Amino acid sequence: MEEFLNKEFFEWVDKTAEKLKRFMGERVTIVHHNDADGICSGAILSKLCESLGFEADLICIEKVFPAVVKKIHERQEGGVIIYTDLGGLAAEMIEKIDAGRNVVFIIDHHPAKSIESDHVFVLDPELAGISGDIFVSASTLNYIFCRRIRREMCRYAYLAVVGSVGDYHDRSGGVLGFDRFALDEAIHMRQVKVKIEGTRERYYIEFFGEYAGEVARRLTNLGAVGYERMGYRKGIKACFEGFDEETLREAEELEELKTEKFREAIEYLKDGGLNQGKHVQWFHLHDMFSPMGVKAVGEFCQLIKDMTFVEEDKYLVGFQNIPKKIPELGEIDWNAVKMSGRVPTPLERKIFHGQALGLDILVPKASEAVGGFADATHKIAAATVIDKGKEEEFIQAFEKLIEGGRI
Ligand SMILES: [Mn+2]
Repeated sequence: MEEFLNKEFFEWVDKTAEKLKRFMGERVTIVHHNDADGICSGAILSKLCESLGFEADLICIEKVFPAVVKKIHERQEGGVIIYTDLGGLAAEMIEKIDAGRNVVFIIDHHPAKSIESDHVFVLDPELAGISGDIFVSASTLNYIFCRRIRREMCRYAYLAVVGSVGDYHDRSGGVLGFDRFALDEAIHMRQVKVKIEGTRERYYIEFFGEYAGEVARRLTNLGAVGYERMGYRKGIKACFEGFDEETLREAEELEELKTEKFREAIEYLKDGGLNQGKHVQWFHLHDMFSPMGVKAVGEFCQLIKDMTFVEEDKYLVGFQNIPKKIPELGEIDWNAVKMSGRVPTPLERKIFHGQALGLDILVPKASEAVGGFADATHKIAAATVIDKGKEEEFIQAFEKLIEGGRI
């Protein structure tokens, strides 16, 4: 594989693999994300641990919050903790909280920050100048990584393909770069067949007897919609055993549940649940979306932002309570609310033309004003976490910023 792939990156993969091998045999905890890519990543890493002769603990989280990291690192000492499909930007925070108790690996494909540390190691293509959003899913990265440690891991190339498609890396018509490399291996080993549909490639996964997109949809339903019910566990199991009747049914039911919850929430907003400010329209779903993870409120905002009951010239802001309990970890010491922001299309245009402020400016500033921290902001889509009870203050700060910064 060295022939056509970034050599420097491969040396880095090898170096990290060497480091990990040294610690094998210790207690290992794998912390993974709850969508299809995160589930496939957790599955691949857990197989690696198994093939090295010990079992790993799996913890599925939605985001790397300090309070969550604290809880994870309190549980063990002198072991290995691997974060995957998340954590790229959190190395410093994790190192500080761990305080030398464990060896930590962060195997991620999101934007990352490197760290000089002798016990926290980041493996992320973004740090080698390779876009993790286009060319490498976390599943592909884990596949390449694990395969360098154990050749027999090539048996799971199909999971790299499912993870890549789950993160929409096939959006240009087919997967590219490192994802393509994993795909080629999967094809070569007869795990995957490529079918062309119009101008798009579709990947048929022999093991599941199903296309990658469909498998990814099921996994994301289990992990994200069924998050509080620990649906991701069934997802991980399905990665190696296939989907049994019950799991299939659950994945479908969860999708229906989401549709139903979204429908109910729309009714609630139409019934006066949508508060109108001068420049912002906002709502609070409290626990209405349970058992869905906190990604749901963002997806919901995206769905409704151009519906007729939403004012087209105002920013749209939604809040959802973050559950106090995290599966596998129990009570977390926090009282937090997830905020998601979206923009109706006409206002979107104004933002792109520089006639209105983008969420990438408004959300971090309004968060700061109430002591929160925004970590995922774009011009027309943003999310943040603030303390419960600060919602109205956040909206006021938001309105004030618009008043003060009118372009
Ligand atoms: Mn991912």
